Amino acid sequence: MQKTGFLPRIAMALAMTALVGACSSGATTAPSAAAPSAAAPSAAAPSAAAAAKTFADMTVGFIQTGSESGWRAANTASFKETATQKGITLKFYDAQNKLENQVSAFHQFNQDPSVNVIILAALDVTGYDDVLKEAKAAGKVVVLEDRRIDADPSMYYTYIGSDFINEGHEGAAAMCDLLKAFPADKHNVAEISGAVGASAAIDRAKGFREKMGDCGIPDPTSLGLSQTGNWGVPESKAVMEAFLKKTKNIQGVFAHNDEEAIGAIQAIKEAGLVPGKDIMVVGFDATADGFKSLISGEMGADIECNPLLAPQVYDAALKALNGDTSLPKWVPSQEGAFFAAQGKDALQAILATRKY
Ligand code: GYE
Repeated sequence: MQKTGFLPRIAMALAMTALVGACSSGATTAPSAAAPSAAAPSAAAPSAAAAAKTFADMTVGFIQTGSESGWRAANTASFKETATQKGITLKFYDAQNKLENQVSAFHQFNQDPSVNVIILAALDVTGYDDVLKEAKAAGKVVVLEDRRIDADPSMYYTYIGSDFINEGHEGAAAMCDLLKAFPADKHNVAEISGAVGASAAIDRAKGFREKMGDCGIPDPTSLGLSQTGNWGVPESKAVMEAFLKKTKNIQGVFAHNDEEAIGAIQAIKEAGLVPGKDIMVVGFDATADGFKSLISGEMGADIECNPLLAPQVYDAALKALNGDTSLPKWVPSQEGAFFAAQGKDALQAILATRKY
């Protein structure tokens, strides 16, 4: 596990700020099965005499999914860079995309007396109940970042991450717009989904299906055109190759992230078809590589998903250490969407301003 973190105490004292959601909108309920309680549970409120905790008092056990995408690389960088800036001691763990590794690391952090905050980017929506109970008993602050889980909201302080269902809605609206280029009975869309069990994949799929009927898109599953690409280029290219061998009657691809969209684009081109003309592609994340596909016209729309969550998450954890229960159980990120139709120059100008 990697340790980072420095800054004189005075700087951390100044660093204590009210939580300003870097990308958050107002409070809302998490899209999880369990209805969240009204407010986050109070961590042990400091006695009147106890000095307020600062970032220098924070030792974070951060359990990352792995390094499966450009989005993930930006998310990891956000937590490492922000920990250094704020003087937080960070113990970083890369689970190599294995749930059992995340649970094991969670248990280790629960046993580590120096760790007072545990941050989890959950690979799956279930599987953490025992370590969450253990963390609660050990008085650890638990904050979920990036992905929600199906656990009782009393088992964690708050969840800071995107509204993936809304992202799915945005993806369907973008796809319906792109499919106007085809007759109404030619709206067949193939789905290359994210990792099975990941809330980002579950909820983007749900949101897309809630709105795809607005323009007569049949359910990709009913067409036999839905399969996971596990967030990656090669696997998604193979999935799209198989779809195209099965049928050429595909007018759109709904890919759950940019790497999957890029893999699909490679397969479309190798099949002698033109992405952006013969088949419309919609991706998610809006990474630099996604922008390059928009600029080339090969991807038609890219729904943004913000990976730079560390400032909000660390601020929330500090509130928890100081017994502040004002935070809602879910702080959703605010994001946009980008379209090839914006044009090369406009997209280049936006890309030049982005950090990932
Ligand atoms: O879309 C993908 C990453 O949870 C929002 O996970 C994140 C997703 C993102 O692997 O690129």
